Amino acid sequence: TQAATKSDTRQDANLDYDVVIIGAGFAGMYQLHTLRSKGFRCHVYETGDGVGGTWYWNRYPGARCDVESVYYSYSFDKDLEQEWTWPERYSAQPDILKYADHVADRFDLRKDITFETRVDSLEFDQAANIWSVHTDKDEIVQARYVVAAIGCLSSSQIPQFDGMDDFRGKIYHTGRWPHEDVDLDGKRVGVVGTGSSAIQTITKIAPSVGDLTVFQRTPNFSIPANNRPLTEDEIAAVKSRYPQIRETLRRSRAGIVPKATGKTVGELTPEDARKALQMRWEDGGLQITAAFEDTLVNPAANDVVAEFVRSQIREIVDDPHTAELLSPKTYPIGTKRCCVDTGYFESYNRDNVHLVDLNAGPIERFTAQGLRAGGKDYEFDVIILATGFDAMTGPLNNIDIRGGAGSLKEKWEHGPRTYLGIMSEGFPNLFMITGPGSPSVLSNMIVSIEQHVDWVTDTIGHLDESGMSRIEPVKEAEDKWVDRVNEAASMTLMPQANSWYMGANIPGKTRIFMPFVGGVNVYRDICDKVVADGYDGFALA
Ligand code: N01
Repeated sequence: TQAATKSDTRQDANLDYDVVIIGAGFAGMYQLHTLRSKGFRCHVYETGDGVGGTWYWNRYPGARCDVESVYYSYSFDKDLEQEWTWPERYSAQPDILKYADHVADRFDLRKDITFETRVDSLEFDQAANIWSVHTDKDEIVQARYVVAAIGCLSSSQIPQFDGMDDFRGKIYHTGRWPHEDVDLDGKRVGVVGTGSSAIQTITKIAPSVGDLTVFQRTPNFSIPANNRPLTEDEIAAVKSRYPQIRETLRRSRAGIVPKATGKTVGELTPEDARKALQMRWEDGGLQITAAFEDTLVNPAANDVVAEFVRSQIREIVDDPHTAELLSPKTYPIGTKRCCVDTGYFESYNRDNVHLVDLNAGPIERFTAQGLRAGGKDYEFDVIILATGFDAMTGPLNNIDIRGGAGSLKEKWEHGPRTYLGIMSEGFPNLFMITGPGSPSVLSNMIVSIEQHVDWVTDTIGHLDESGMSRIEPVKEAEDKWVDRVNEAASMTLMPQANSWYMGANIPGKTRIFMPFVGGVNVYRDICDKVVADGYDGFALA
C-alpha cells in the first residue's frame, strides 16, 4: 500500500501534507503521481478548473506544439505509452489537453487536486522546517515540502497601452484565451506581436476573418512544420522502439532526436551546407539550427542559416517590401525561439492581411474604435494580444515567497539565483520544476520535467528514509552555478537577442540569460553526480 512504502520515521503526522505541489500541468501531475506512489501525502493546487497547464490556458486558434508529439509525451509508464495514439506529427492543443485529461483519469490524480485555487503566498518556518501555503480561498495549509510546478510561460505579459479601457471591441491575450467559442468570422481583427502564438493565430484565422492587421515589432524566423497525420506504420514503429527513443531523448542536448550533421559550416562545401539546410527546411521543425555544429556560437555559420531562411521568405511572400519587413535581420537565428508554422508567410499574400511595421511608429494608444500606431488610426472589432509572457521568473515572482530572511522576488531582483535551477538558497524545502538555471525552455519540456520530478521525488525519499527534514543549497554552490550558467550562455550568441530568454521583453526586467545552455544530457549527468557525491552543494538536516 502507499502508506507502507513511506518510512515510519516521519515527524509530519501533524502537518496537513508532506508535500504541496503548485500547478496541475505536465510537471505537477507527474510530481503528484511519483510522490504519491512512494507513500507521501501530497496535494496539488491549480488555478484553472482543469489539468494541462499551458495546454489548458493556450486555447487560441491554431495552438499546436512545436515539438513532435511522440517525443512530447510522458515516458514514465510503458502502458500509457502503448495505449495512447497521437493523431498528428505535431498535435494540436485540444489533442494535447485530451492527453493530459487521460493521464489525470488513468492515474486517478484529480482526487488530490484542488482546482480554481491559486497559491498566493508561501512562508517558511525556519525553526520547524514547515511551509505555510496560503491560497486565494483563504485556506492555509502546512507542508514539509513545496514543489513549484508552475511552468515557465504561464504569466501572461499584457502591455498597458493608454486607452485600453476605451476600446469598445474585445481584447484577448493568446495565453488567456476564453473557453467559449470566439467568433472571428468576417470580423476586423488586429494582432499585436509576431511570436509563436501570433504566427499560429494569424495563419489559422486569416482565411475566415474579414480583415487582419498584424502589428510587428520584431520579425521572427519561422520554419514550416511539415505537419501531417501519423500513419499506422509510423505509430507501430515508434511504439515498438519507445524505450530506445526515450533513452535517446534523455541523452540528447535538447530532448529531441537530433538530426545534426555533426559538422561546422566550415567543414562543409557551400553546396553541402545548402543541402543540409534545404533538407531540414523540407523535413520541417526546429532542427534547422542543427544543420551546423557552430550555428549558435559562430556568427558566420549563423548568418548562413539566417540568410537561407530569409531567402525562403523572399520566395514565399509576393510583395518584396512585405517580404523584407518579415525577414529578421537584427539578431542571430535561434537566439529568439524559432517558430514553426503551416503557411504563415503565405498568409501575407492574401488581400485581407496587412502588416504594420511598428519600428516606423509604435502603438501610441488604444481608441474606442481600435488603436493608433505611427500616427494612423486602425479600426477593429477584436484585438488579439499575442504579446508573450514574463518568462521563467514571472510565475514564481507572482507568488509572495518568504523563506525567513526575505522574499524570493527581492533576492531575484537582479536576475534569478538558483542551484541547478532546482532550489534557491534561503528557501529550504522549496523545489522548482524546470526553473531558471536548468535547460528548461531550451529543451523538450516533458523530458526536462520528468528528469526534475524524478530528482525531487528521489531527494524527498532520501531525506525521509534518512530521518531528515530539510534541504537547502549552500551559497557558494549556488554562486558557482549561477556563474556557470552565465559563462555557458556567454560562449554562445544567445545573449545577443532581446528575447524572453533574456527577460528583455519585460520593461524593467534585468537582462540576463536565464536557462542553462549546456544541454539536457550534460545537465542530467551533473544532477546525478551531485547526488552520487552525497548531495554536493546542498546542506541536509
Ligand atoms: O510570445 P513571444 P509568444 N508592442 O514573446 C510582441 C512558446 N510557444 O506567446 O519580439 C508591440 O515570443 C513581441 O515583440 P518583440 C515558445 O517557446 C510555443 O508568441 O518583443 N509588440 C513579440 O513579437 C515561444 O517562444 C508554441 O519585439 C509587442 C510578441 O509580442 C513562447 O511560448 C506556441 C509588445 C511576443 O512574442 C512565447 O511565445 C506558442 C508591445 N508592447 C508559444 N509586447 C508552440 O509550441 C510584446 N510584443 C508552437
